[in-house]
Amino acid sequence: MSNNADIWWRSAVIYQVYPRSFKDTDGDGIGDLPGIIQKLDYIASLGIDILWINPVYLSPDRDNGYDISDFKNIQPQMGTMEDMETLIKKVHEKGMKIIMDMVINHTSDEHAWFKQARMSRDNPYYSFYHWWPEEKGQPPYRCGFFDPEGQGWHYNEPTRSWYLHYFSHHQPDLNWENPEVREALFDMLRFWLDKGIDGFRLDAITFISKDVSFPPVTRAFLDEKFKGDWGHYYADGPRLHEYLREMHEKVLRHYNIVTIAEAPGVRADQAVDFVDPARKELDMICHFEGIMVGYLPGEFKKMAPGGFDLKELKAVYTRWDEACEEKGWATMYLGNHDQPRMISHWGNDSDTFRDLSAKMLFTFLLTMRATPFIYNGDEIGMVNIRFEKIEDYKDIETRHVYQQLKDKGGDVQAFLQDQQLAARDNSRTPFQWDSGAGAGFTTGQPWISINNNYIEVNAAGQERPASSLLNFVRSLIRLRKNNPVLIDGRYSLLLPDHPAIYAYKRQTGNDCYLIALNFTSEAVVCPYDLSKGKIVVNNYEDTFERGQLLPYQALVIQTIP
Ligand code: TEU
Repeated sequence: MSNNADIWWRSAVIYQVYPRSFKDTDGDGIGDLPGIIQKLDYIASLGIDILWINPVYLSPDRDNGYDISDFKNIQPQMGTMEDMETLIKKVHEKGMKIIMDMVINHTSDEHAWFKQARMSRDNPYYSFYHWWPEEKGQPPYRCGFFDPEGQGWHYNEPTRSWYLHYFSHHQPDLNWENPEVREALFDMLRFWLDKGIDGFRLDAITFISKDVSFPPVTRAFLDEKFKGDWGHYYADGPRLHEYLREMHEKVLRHYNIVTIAEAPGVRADQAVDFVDPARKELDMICHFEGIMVGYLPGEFKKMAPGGFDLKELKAVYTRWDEACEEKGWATMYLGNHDQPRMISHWGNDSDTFRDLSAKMLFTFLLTMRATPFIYNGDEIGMVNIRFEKIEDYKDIETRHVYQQLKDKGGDVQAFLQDQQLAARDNSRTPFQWDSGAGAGFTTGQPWISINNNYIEVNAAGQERPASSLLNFVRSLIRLRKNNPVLIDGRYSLLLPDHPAIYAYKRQTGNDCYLIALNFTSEAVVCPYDLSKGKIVVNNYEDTFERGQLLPYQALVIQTIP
């Protein structure tokens, strides 16, 4: 039995809305807040408890809102402050909660603070950011994830110094060492909390503390201590936990909210440092270990030939379950706006298997001992768009990494192939509401292409048929809600070494469910006895063949412990 089972967010199902691509009400081709308001009944009909919306603040949109130029204003294309207040009110009226995405590791280079900071070293805002002065020579190498040259420092002429940016040079990192920065950010968090929002998803929050002596980081050091991964190095800042505790003490603890860290670079054995309630830091973290299974280490988003290894996937999720068994609480997600579509990535997006594999993946997502996050569109079977040309991409990450490779004379064709599987824009295409023009998303020109398959794959077509993916997801959410054992019952992995089947039990006392999932497109013999108990979920409707699992079959069996 887990501790503090009564905490509201533990039993929640979270739905992530990517506002830009959700629903456009004014015909500018960009989704907006009135669009989310219009679709709240749809979201509520899924059985969702918490909505997480990606950034909607004022932004030059170099990184789709993750470069904020004014924290206390709404991006005009998304709507107005009044729309945001209406959204909060309507979400609450429907019995749901809403959390905002908050980006406080960095700002936009067009934020008033940075515009001041970059003018001169004497400017009071200069110390709001991290600088390396020219007289000290070249700065020690730091990786800039979205930089066309891979550099994390950018030279600024007027101050004769470089500023630090872990992402693009349009996203300078804030200097959390400066107490004025922390106070300004805390004040801004209170501004939103006082408007009645129910918490935050904190973007790249594990990167906020830096070793400001900026020691050289050699390849060998990175390889040895951080598996060659800059994200791990960046998440290892010396004052990270001190800052999180201060934020909790001064802001978070005064509200009944949920805080979720986006946690790149964090390992399972570090999880409780963030989410142990006794430490008074954050409530949940979204780790990267699960989502990164199958990518070749040291390469940019390149899948291993032959795909991911299911044994490794099982090991990762089992490790995270154990990590949060006594203290804290885990999360579960199979896709988001930074990842390819869940079905294309973990399942099979061919016509034969799209629906079956999606149902299998949702069965996984919704029967684990962790708060599940559903990414908008997955529940209707949206899949990767697989762009062919670099010009089709809008994402700063894809475009800049392409540029980097091109400048170095690398294989850009191979890169484009890899990105058909892995690029972030695959999951950012407009929501497919119906089979009409603009997929019911917009009456105008969409900001990014709509997947051509919207004629068959759309929400309207799945509303009625009882066997649709959409209704399958709804019934799974109901099952989870009506059976607390599926929320906090103990998780135990079966068949850890089986290459095709992911099977586990969930149990509290005599309440027990067995979950068996075939992750492949072949029928497989199941060495575990599936015949004892009552089948409560089966993505093949009535077909069940004793002793085997059909391609992508998912079963939930109510059984004896
Ligand atoms: O993502 C941060 C993040 O750390 C990863 O997606 C990162 O790109 C990867 O680990 C590098 O290897 C968040 C947002 O979710 C994303 O959309 C933003 O682009 C990014 O922060 C910058 O704000």
